[in-house]
Amino acid sequence: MGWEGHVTSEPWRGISFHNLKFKDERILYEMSLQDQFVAYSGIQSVGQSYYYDATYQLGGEEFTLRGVCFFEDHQGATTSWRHFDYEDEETSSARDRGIRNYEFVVRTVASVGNYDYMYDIRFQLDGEIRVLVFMAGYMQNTFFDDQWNLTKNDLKFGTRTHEKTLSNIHDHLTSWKLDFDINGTSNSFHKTTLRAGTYDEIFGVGSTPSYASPTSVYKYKDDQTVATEQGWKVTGGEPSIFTISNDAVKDQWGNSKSYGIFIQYTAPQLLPDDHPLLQAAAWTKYNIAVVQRTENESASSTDYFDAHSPMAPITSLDNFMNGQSIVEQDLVNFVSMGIIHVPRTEDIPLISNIGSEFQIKPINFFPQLASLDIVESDNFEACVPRQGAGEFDYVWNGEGNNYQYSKAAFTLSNPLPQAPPVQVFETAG
Ligand SMILES: [Cu+2]
Repeated sequence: MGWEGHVTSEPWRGISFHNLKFKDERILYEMSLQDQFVAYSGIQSVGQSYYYDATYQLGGEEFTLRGVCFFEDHQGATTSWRHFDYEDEETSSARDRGIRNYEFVVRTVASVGNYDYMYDIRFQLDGEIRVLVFMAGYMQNTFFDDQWNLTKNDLKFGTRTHEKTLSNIHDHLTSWKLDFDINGTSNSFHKTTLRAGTYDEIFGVGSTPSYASPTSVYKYKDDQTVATEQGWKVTGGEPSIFTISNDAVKDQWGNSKSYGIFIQYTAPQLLPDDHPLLQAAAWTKYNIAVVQRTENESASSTDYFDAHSPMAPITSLDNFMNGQSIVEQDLVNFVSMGIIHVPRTEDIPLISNIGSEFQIKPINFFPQLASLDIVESDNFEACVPRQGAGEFDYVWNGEGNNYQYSKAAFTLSNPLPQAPPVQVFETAG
């Protein structure tokens, strides 16, 4: 499918890829999991004399043998591309064309305390990689008693999920290192911000051409080549595209050969930047950070040591961002993504999968869609029933062409197996 590289699982950090190539071109020198951060909210008050701050950080991860698996996922994948050709009157050529988007999946599981973290790295046919983290496990709770005034304020910090149980708000943040090499190591970093404005606002007062309305508003992009090491939160109101490029290599249209980082969904670090905990977890402050590659800045945190001396960490991403140039340099990105978990009663007794995702994808890297070299199928079916699943009957309850009252219902003609009925045993006497 065009991808090749080395994969290993490091004891302290987990899954790690090196020399990732797509169609013989190196995209990443390294892509590796760095750290997983969880901080709970709330003050546990017991009586009037004993308080403790229910906030802590987990550094390092536990891995089991056979902890990495590889498979091709056809079922969960969408189409890589599809197109319906409308019928040509002369040739009757109406047809569906397309290819299915198989994903090659590398999956690993880290069991950290009460949670299991599942990481999927999904390689696609078009040169894109999806990186997902899903969490499942059981909630870490604190004591709650609604009869006891001392704990009633705790509802602000979580959700009451059982008789004496408060499940506290917390976050799950994951750090990834992305050491891109786009057409070699002389790379630059661009932040393209999307805005809306009038012609005058975009190009300067008096620049609106006579044929355009001075009040019309246009969407446009502001491309900024970032000069020095920097980090951003991406959850503001300013949509931006982050790309790494070799600006010396242009295509015939003048575009730089690039790869982009797209965070699909993430939570920000809510704690203030100067919070003591964040001295040892500075990477959680930035969803995307870019630094010059430096040999002694190889990871965004330091295994167990930072957890035990959080105020004087050995490693801090803040210290990596010390003003070095990132124009035409070997660059490293640190991506952090995750969720803020607001517990619900359905998280008891076990939490079903929650998580987030980022993607890296080619931006003007290839002259055209990279998966076009895969043979397309005619009469392409976008929907393929899952093997072993029941057949669906489509029941049309509508009245002919009376669209206003048309209704449709779906029923399973081959119902999923039911759980066996509960047996009741009567006791003698
Ligand atoms: Cu959680």
